[in-house]
Amino acid sequence: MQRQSGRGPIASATNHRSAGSQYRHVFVPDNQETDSIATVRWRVPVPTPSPFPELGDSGQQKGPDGPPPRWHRFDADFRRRIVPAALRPPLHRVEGMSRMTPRLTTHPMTRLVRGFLASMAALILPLSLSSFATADDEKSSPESWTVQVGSEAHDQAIQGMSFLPANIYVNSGDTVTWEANSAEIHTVTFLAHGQSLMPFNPFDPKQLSRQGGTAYDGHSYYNSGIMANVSNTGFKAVEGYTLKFTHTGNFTYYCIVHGKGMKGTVHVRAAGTDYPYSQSQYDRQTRKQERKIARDGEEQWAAAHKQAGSHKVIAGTDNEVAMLMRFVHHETVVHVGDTVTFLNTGMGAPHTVTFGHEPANIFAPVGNPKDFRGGNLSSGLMEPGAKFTVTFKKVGEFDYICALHDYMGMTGEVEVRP
Ligand SMILES: [Cu+2]
Repeated sequence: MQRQSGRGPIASATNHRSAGSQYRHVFVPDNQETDSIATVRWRVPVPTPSPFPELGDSGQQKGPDGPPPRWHRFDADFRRRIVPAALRPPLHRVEGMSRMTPRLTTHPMTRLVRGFLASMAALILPLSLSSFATADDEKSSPESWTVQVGSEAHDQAIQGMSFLPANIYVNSGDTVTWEANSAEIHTVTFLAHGQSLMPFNPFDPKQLSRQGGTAYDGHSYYNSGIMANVSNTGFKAVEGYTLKFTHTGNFTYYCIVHGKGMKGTVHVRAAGTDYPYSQSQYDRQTRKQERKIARDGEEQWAAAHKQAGSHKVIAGTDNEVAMLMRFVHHETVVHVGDTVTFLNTGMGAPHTVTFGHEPANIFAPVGNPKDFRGGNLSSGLMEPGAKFTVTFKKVGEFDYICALHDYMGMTGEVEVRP
């Protein structure tokens, strides 16, 4: 992310940020401080509702569809499919609530076409169930299925912790491909029989890299490695993960970064079984769920604006499914001697408040927050509910970042006046 301004403190932050490699230092296994980091947990403590409530385990679809899609507001799926990651516009500074107004990232004609396709889909989808059921000839040929890993909206400001769909019904011999759909990192992890879900350990290669073969055996540990749709997460991330399923059963998997709150199930049935849903039906539900997460994120954003004050910054928030990866307000003006409190009001995601150079260990505090005159100062890991209070003793403009989420645009500035 390039800063717009050439002012002193910002320029140094630009160098710092564009270097990009600072963040990686945290995850170098031979770092002496790694031991203290290795046990850090950021578990989601309470199971969240299924991100795909329309599809219960019974396979029955509930109720009529919701309100029509709000295409003009959010369509991460479209963005993901149509705009290659390398071509997506760079992050830019957040201008508070004005950023929540619709931002036309697509040509109006494109949106018209999408609207048309959506209405066509609405006509065709009810037929697809019966067409699936009657396609007896093709029953025996293996199908390929796609599940999205994570979701995001508003230039990565809002991140979803969900597999979409969370439940997918396949037949023995079919393959499932998980596609990274967010800048926030996730994994697809099947635990071995009898193994319990472990805390995320950013130094454990069995968590960070792919484990297991290409065909799921029904009982061993399989892991995608870190997945993301961007390359600047600080991890070696993959965009896709494919497994073939040849054993019948219901196989639950997790994201080991976000814990038991983020899970999904592959329901594998005998070859030749009728599929309850087509891929396009799953996709439609996925887009609906993505929009809900985006709306939840917007609501949290609005609430954060109400909570924030002239000396109080909301340092990210989340409801365990939708996360806001922003400082609110991201620009604060105070006077010399004033104190600013940074608050993580979320329930699941940790953040940091980091001035100056990103420390090798972003999990540990750096500097003296009671007497900040520029230079290096970091909160260390701020778990949900944590606060960090800084007293500014010098005039200037001081940039800061969340060392975990800066690459999503989670950055801010405190201007200290005489
Ligand atoms: Cu953060």
